Amino acid sequence: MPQINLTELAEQSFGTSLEQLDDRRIYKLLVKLVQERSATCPLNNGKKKLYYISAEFLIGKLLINNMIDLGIYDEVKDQLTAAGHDLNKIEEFEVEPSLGNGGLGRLAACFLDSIATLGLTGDGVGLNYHYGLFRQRFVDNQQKAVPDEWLGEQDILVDDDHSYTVEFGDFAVTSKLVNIDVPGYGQSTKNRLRLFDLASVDDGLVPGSSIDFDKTEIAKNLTLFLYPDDSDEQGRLLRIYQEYFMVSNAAQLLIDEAVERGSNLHDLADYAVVQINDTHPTMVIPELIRLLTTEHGIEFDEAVTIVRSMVAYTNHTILAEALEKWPLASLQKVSPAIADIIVKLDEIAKAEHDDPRVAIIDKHDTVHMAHMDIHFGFSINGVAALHTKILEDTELHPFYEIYPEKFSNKTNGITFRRWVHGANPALASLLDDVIGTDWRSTGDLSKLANFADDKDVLERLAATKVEAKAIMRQFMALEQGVTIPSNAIIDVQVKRIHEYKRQQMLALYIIWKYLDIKNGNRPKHPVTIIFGGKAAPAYTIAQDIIHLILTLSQWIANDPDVAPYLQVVMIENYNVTAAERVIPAADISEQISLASKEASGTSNMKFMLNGALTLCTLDGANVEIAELVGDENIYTFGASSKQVEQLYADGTYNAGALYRKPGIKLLVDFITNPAFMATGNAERLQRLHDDIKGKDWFMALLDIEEYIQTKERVLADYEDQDTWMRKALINIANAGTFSSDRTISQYNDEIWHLN
Ligand code: DL6
Repeated sequence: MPQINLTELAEQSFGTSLEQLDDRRIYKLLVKLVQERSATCPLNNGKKKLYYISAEFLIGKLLINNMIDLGIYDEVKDQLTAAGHDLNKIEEFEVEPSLGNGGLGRLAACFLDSIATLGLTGDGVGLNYHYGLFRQRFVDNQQKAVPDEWLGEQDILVDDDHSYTVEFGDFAVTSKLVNIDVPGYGQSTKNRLRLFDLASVDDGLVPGSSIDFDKTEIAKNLTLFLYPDDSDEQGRLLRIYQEYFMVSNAAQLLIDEAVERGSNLHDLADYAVVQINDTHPTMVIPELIRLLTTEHGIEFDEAVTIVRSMVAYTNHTILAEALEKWPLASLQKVSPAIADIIVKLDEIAKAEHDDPRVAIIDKHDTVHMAHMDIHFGFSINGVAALHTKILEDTELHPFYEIYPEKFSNKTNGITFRRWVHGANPALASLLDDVIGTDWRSTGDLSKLANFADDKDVLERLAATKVEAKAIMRQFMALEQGVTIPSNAIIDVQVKRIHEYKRQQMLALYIIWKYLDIKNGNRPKHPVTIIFGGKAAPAYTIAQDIIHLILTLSQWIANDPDVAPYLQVVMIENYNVTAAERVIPAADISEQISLASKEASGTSNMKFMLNGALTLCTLDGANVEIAELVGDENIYTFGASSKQVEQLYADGTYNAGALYRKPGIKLLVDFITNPAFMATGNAERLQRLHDDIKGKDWFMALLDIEEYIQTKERVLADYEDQDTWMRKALINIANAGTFSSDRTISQYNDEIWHLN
């Protein structure tokens, strides 16, 4: 590839010097450069192709990431710096795509990056949501959801000629397709993210201030939002329409492309493999069978056999609410043909395994989507060792007894290109200096451990944290209007707001700390506790938790006795860009879910990689992090997953009894103390208080005392910076395991078998 000369490009495109060019025009120049480079990369074109179908892809901004993958980032950055420009400021002109929600979608995005980087032939397939999940606003210390209008200004979508008809029960729609290029790091080839949309979509329907729309107008509104509110019947139906639209398009595309590459369809499994990311794409199974039989003349039994050998399923949660079950009648309304095939598949499964626990359709005529995946896929995997063990031993045990060979674990991973190279350039260049540049392609950071007692390296590592904090503080000041002290300990919990993740437990700690400081115990360093995350619009308690955090933030900021020592920040509209600023700056990574409930977590990996110390329960991938770094380099607390499972099984968890312990009652009742309540929304605070006191389904009160003690130990340890930085270094040195390149190699070696 020719070398890049930005000075020349600036002259050619705008007739001015690079020094004189404003950030917006530099942004346009870089977008064009990346598009041109990417256009010259041929597609990976192996015989067998992976279709990674997912309801969400939380891809984040792409300019810097693509420059890294195309191998031009360092060159561009150096030239811009020499001309007095800051790439972070230039990146602000890019609009972040709104195509995902949380860890599931971000994982899918990391996977696409790694699939391309390993030179594997595989595309992501999903939907082009016009307003994404939603944009989060804070009004009166409460979450307000508004449409995230990201599509107007984006520069990344490329039109594709493919268009299909999708037949629903009583009408049909036509699709259109757009692609996003996914170049591989160190490769000259690329893959794509394929996003289907309605040809007839009407995105002028939603007024800027509301996410409400007519859920019955499918042919206009189907692709407006990711996860539309499913608290009513229409919303649930809309989700099924979306899912069927997604997989029908994916299946038609897959068959077309396989035929183009030489398949006679009897051998389709030699040409394509499908990864079903959680249950949302499950209907791809009956849809492929429908297409093979009705459109391509293959016998039903053979079609079932073909599909059974080409479909694999990843489970991302054991939470019952997230394991999809749809009434058969709803599936019949959306697609009678698909419902008929599901009934036949259920008969086959029942003939093979006469056990109601593994039925696809239960006695209430409810269809269990995960059951279809397991019976009619060839592989099922969990996303961390503990999670997979829970699936095998308890949640999906009857299936494990039938199909032990189908089960495997694939611990999640993250792409180091985005999460170090792009997000933490100071750390990336320190790593280059100390252990050489191989880590960028191998992910192997283990050599860093040789420098655990090297004072110079530890000091330089501390300096990278100072630099990352400066970038984060600038972001917080400009984007969030918050000033963070330069010497603050940065303590972060960023993830979807959910009771099982226990943001409410961190809120109770904040109350404890507030009272402790009021009692005169001033911390040596100020502590800034940062939250980020969205709550599903129909999830009332999660919204109440946001309200508590925001009300606490304001209450503490207004208390001159405490404000200099404790600060609470909730990032508005937390997204990938915010994550890239905050995670490198963190000292403490909060991974405090109720043990057994977090399937894996991936922010835990990003924090570790960036040298934060983990404060955690032994849940999800935290268990693997703890094993790798050793007890002395991590802070664990709380009930074990076995204890928690036992409490649920016995039904003996008693929130009320724990609440009555004086130390705990003080914290919980702070939420409804009249002065505090008067500054917030009394209904929300009272409801949350009563829920914690009377139910506490995710057992925050079980672990709160040990959590407070452990956190105080973490804060005390921070004061010994030499030992702290040594621990940080050991964490980074052990993070290589969590490269998504490793995860994808395992998927390929053990499931996909792409060339
Ligand atoms: O596997 C990616 C990610 C895990 O890291 C998280 O632990 C898990 O919560 C998330 N799962 C989901 C699915 N729905 N729910 N709940 O987002 O997947």
